[in-house]
Amino acid sequence: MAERMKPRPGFTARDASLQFPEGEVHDIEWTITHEQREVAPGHTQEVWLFDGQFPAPTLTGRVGDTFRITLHNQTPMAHSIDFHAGEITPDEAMGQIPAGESHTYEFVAHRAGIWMYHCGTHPMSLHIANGMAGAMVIHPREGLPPVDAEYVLVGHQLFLGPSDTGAREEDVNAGTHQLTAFNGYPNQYDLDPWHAKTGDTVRIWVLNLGPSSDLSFHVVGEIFDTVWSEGHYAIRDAKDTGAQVLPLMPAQGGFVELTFNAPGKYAMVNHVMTDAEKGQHGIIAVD
Ligand SMILES: [Cu+2]
Repeated sequence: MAERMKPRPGFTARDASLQFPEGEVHDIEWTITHEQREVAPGHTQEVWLFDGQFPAPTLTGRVGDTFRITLHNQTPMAHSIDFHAGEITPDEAMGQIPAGESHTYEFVAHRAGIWMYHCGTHPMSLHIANGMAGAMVIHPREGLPPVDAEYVLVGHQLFLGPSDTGAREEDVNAGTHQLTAFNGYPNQYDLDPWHAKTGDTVRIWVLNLGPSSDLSFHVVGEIFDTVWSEGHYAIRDAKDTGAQVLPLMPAQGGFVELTFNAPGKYAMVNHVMTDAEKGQHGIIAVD
């Protein structure tokens, strides 16, 4: 496995920094495609994609924003979509989108948080494992306290499969993933670290896409001052205590804030150590 983790020349990690668009109505048009992608060094396989991204893109907005997402299914099979950020009658909105057809899903994001969305077509575990899941980050209308940088990590299992079919259903069923990743590629922020300065406060949103394993988010050498998850603060601006992990079962999400007091290379990991060793590991380089 270590052999697989060698970066290829010119590797660039997926940008994890969060941007929040202006405007209160977000008209979004996505394709659904099946494509072959390099999901780990030296391994290319079929993936199932919203908007060409593995895993699916991170959407951002503020409480009260309207999201109108039109999907064009350009694959030979049915897919669908389920946004946890919306409170919406599932029957029609989350219905199957047959091959070659389009569908518009509209809702107002009434509640702040980091929300999963995913394809809801059976078996969902396989559709999620093949890449059909992502995060939506909704800020309170008035925003959150300013920080020096704000990032998102979506954690997920990686099931290596053949180049023309993708993840093996029996592996996904058994939960026997070969690798793990933050934002689609094992160890990508080891290969291409984040950068911060001493004294910076950084907010990291984390969502566990699973589909079936847990994520115990930890930053080596740091203690979280603030931990928010699933609708509440566990601690906020703590000085004489703190938190060592943000624990997330599949579909759970939250954010942590931490301030770097000294230069160094800080590892962010899934403290389910076997999964850190499979790829959920990255570096924040602090000058
Ligand atoms: Cu699907």
